[in-house]
Amino acid sequence: MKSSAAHPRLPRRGVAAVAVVALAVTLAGAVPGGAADAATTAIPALVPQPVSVKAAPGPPFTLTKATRIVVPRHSAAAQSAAKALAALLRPSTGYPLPVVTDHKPGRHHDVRLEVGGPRELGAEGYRLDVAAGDVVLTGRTAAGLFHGGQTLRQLLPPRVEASTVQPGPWTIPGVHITDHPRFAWRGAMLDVSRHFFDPGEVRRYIDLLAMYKVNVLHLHLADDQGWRIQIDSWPRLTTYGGSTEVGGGPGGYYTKEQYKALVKYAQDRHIMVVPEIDMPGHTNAALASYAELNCDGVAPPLYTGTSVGFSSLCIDKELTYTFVDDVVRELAAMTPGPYIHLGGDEAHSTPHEDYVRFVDRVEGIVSSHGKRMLGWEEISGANVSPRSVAQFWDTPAEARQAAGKGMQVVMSPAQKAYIDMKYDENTPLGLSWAGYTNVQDAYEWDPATFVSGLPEESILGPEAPLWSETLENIDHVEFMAFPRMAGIAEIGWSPAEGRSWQEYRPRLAQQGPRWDQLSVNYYRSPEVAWP
Ligand code: NGO
Repeated sequence: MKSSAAHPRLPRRGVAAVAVVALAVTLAGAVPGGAADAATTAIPALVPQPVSVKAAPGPPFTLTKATRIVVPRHSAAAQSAAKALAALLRPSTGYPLPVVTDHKPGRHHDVRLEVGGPRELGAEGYRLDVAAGDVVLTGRTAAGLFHGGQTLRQLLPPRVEASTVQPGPWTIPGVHITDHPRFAWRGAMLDVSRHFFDPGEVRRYIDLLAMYKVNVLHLHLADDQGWRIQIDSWPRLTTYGGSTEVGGGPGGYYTKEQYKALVKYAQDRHIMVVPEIDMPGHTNAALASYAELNCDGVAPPLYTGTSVGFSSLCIDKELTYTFVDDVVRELAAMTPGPYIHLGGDEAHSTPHEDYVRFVDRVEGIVSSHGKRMLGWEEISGANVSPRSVAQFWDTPAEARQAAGKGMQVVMSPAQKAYIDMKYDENTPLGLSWAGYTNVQDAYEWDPATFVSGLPEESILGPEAPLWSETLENIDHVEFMAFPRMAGIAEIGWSPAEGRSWQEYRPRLAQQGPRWDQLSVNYYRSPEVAWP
């Protein structure tokens, strides 16, 4: 929230809705991504929609108990993608699906992974060619092959998602798919501070994100209500600062081993973890843990409410920068990705000049540990370098200011991408300060045009934050995230050309039976005709 008042704030409806509906009507019937032909109706609905889907004539491919996953010799990329694919398909098919290198063309109904393909596939794209005899999945990287595997999964019947053996047949219509993402950054943020989610819950969310080719998981690890990551040089951050959450529950935190295991789990699914320690505001949990971090030397009590904007690190104390340096150093050491998110939002209790001094210095600390600073849009008011990245959420002028300083921008417009907003007035969970965001609202926007005057090359891609003031467990997370997260993943991946709610709506509906198989607690929005 921008204001320091308690939630909720007056709903503000998206202004562009009327224009978007008009556009959708003109484009109704057009196929997103352009290149599909009429026969694609027989091809299962895919989310995100690939760049090109062409039906291939001839009988379908059938996965059988003889099917093998064939990889080229000495390719770690193909091996890892093959393993992931086998792990996905074995439980429900009950087939052995061995991963082998000795391809002899023949009657095996094999799935063949090949490393290569045209340059246009890029670092994450793939080609999928399905014919009666075999499936050939081609990609230039492990990530491309992994994403292609997710598409293959969606081409199989929804029963493939089950965790126990299901009846076949496991057929896939003949098809040629060429696909690569529009944006390099397709993110989801999970706030594990307001309410803590244990590693199993986070892994579950990662699995669901991977299904939609999301490649960034931003973990909001510290806020007023709780510090969630072990820092050896400041142990009370977790033992005391992590001991509660909104509503007064027991909270929790990740040990370094648990955090590293989560990073690895995400990495295996080609998702980069971006850790966030919010500062200089949103720091009550740290200030409560160490009296000496406060300007007056007095530790405030732990906080279990939901107001924002009341806490600040002490900008003039040298100890503050020792603290930040220790935290960033330890976090950087266990984070392979290039980014550390330093928050920077809603520092309402930090005078502006102090804020600027703080952010300038913290940026230096982050780069001294070999990382790039990411921060919410407010950091664009400091003397930031073009190497740092700003995350737009509420104020277009700040996004433009960031781009003006040469920074790249992650797009998280609260009215569209904040999936902690209620769907409508009846939603039992969530907030409404940015308005209600139904499934259509969350789908109808474009990261490249949402803020006027932002050059497309400064836009890294969309990210959907899920703030957890009202969310106590993974069921709540799933209810708010799905179906909206799937739409934002598509906005990040698929070409914008031809995109429309009318075309997306039935495709989204087909995800319902998959989520049923996976026991996802998704919101069965009346906007969608679920099968
Ligand atoms: C704001 C605020 C968060 C809240 C969230 C709730 C930002 C960047 N800061 O977004 O502290 O949790 O709204 O929607």
